[in-house]
Amino acid sequence: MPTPKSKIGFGALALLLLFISTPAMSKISYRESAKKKYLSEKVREMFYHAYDNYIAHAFPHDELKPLTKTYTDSLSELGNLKLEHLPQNYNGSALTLIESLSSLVVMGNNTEFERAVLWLSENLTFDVDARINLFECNIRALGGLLSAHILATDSTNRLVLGMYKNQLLSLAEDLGRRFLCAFDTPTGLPYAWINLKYGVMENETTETSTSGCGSLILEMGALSRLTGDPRFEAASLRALRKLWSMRSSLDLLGTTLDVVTGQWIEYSSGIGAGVDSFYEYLMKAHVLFGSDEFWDMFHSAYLAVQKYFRHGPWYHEADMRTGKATYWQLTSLQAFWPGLQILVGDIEAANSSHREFFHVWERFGVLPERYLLDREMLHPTEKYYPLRPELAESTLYLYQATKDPWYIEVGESIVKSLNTYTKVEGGFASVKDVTTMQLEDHQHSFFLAETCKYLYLLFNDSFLANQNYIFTTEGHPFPVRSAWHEKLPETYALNNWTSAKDENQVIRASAMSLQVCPDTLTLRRNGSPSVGSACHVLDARADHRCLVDEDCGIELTTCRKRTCSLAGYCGLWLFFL
Ligand code: DMJ
Repeated sequence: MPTPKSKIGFGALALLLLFISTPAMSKISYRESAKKKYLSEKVREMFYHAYDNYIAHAFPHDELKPLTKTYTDSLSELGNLKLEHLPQNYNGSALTLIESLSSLVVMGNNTEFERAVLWLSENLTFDVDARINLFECNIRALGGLLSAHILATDSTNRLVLGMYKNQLLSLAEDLGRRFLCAFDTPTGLPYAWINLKYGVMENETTETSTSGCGSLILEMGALSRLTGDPRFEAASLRALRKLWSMRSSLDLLGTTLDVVTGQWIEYSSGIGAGVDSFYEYLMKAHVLFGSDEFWDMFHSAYLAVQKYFRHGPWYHEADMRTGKATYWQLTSLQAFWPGLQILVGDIEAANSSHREFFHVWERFGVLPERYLLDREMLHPTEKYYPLRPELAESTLYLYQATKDPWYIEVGESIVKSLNTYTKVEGGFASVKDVTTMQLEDHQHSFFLAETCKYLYLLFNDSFLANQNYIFTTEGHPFPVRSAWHEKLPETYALNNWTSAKDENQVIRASAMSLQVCPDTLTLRRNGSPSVGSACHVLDARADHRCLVDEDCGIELTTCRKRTCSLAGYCGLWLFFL
């Protein structure tokens, strides 16, 4: 007797919306808003310290090396762990500038945004002999340009009138066309690597990741909607559908696959590296384009994650064929998951995982890339922290959903650590080893696109006040527009659910007391919404009595099916299996 999908997903969202728009019970104190103001200024300073140093020492190359105050043309190195086939004559694509565009708008610096748009319009070209990673180039360059184009055109006062003639969109379209050759495979799954000038290289590897095939739809879909050329959306949708068709009977996917044979290479997967944004894009594509197909995929995929990967607040990896646990590891990338859970309305689960990630952050001062949960030790070669945004991202989502001031404290602690451990004269440097806090000479572009942006929005969300946005996996905002929706679900049309407009909202019990958002768990029997978690299905009777298994629902926290005991009660009687 499963609850219809619309009730599961949108019910949870509707609860979240209800929660967000509840009338004020107590005002946010003057002290708290002063603190937020102070912290937002602190983050603004951080952003400009990173940005100004990039402009001074690295622009128009890709990324800044903050320790030596020089640059790296790293677009061709992203995802290229063995640093193979590096270009001889590539001088960068101003990657960090592209990545900074939307952050400049979020922070209200229209003058610098205009300067950057002008420079890119006149100087940027993708006709370069460089082998790049499709996924990385898509989320950073294509996403950055598209978001900036939309931001440039959605306001009359952002750019000097008449100076912008869709140049960023033309650049994005040119880049998108260069991507298309990657999809020319027997399966429609794209190659992970292409040369921007010459297309797919001879003897190119046919191995790619789940994210590499499944996280293109937001940018490529937006490109089609903006240009009217359907090829971008069609190619990425075909790839996504093919990928989804490769799921196991448990609705699980692996981590790596072959784009020619369509066979899995690595059957183990989790919610971290190589897979993370696949889940994220299913949900966000549903929000951006309104298609039920994305929701249906996301819903099944999400339930499978909660069922097979989740262990209390942690997520381990599992074999897609059997659902059996494989690797018990916490990775820094997984910290985005609670933010995604907020979009689903699964606040309780989001809160408990976020808390654990923050404890690890507090223990080390930053989040280590990989921690072995079963051996309770850091991964010997992955002790680094490359200024990643995921914890800040989830903190922003949780704060927006709950207005619990504890999340401001989390943000404050993140800001403090970043300034203490990673700030150097020439910018912000990655941490090479979290046990020694030794630094590495690299300021990743996502520090400006995501880390600073999410922290800033946590303390100052005025950018979100008048428009609903979906943030791409690289933190670039795309407005949610009814014109892009095949069918606009009511929950998105009527409310601004990326942002709580009113500061004067209910302040819930602190997340630290494990009582955050109790309202979302108030389950109503007659009438929707009837769930507090995306997978939760109530037992048929309020007293949990049953005659057959079908009378029992699905457990809120474990997403396991409850069964009817011999004594006639629903429960998780098989939990030990
Ligand atoms: C970003 O490039 C994107 O968020 C991507 O999806 C994975 N994570 C990095 C930053 O950590």
